[in-house]
Amino acid sequence: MSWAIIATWPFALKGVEKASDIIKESGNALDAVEVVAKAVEADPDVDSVGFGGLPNIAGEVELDAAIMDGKDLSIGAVAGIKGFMHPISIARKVMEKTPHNVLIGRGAEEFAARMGFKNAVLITDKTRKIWEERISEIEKGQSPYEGHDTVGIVALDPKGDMACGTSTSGLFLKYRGRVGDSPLVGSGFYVDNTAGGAAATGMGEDIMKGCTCFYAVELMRQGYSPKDAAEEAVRRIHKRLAETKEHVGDISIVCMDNKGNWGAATNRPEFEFVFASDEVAPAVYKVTRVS
Ligand code: SD4
Repeated sequence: MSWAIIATWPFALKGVEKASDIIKESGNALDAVEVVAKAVEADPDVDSVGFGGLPNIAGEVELDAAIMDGKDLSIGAVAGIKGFMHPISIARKVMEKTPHNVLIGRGAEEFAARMGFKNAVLITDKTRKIWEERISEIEKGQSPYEGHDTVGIVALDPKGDMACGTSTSGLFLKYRGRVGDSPLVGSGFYVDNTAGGAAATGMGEDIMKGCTCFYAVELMRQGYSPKDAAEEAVRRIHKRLAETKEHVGDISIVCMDNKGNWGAATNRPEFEFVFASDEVAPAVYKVTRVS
């Protein structure tokens, strides 16, 4: 395959369509990743990423995002950033314009402003209403954590370069300052041109316990197909956690090797994702729980 893009959840479809047009016209994998994430971040109907993302316990939309370049393993990430529409683009600037990999909170916001990103109000009438309703349910003792879908993307471009990225508003009603797997290298994302890439979605607290994406990429390096690597990475951490935990959180990943072969796996009943390449048009695919 000369190029390929895989991304978590059907809500990535429009972004993947846009990115497909770019990548085939001499675009690069980093641009493709950014384009997919930006499309989801700007979509108010997606309540787990960017604008219209569900807020933390204090009613603030706090975002995590990351991008990684498989050519030289450079990384840019932001965590707990508020008031900006496109954390993926800020993460890319962290990668390209600073000597650092990760900026958090106020420092990330100051950096974004310095880079010329405009402030945006991310909460919507719809998400404020959901937050108000859930807060009162939690006061009655119900569990706060449910519903959380990160956009995670892995791309291979016609030059053979790979990139990956993530963007999320994290867990609904998370503590202020809580950071999930999505901006943590090796947990929520990893890519290396010499092997492949992976991106995760689900319960960050559990995903990060397995360094799940790094593990999947290393399995591909050892010769596992992306499908087998995705399945083994999910199976391994799920099994290990299930030894001591009654309920293991959702863990789903998408994987791609450096030839454009791909796979996905989940410990949920099912998990949907989007794939496109020079050989197949963008479409939604589904896997069921790994055994
Ligand atoms: C997190 N992994 O912050 C993210 C949330 C999410 O699908 O994916 N979900 O834990």
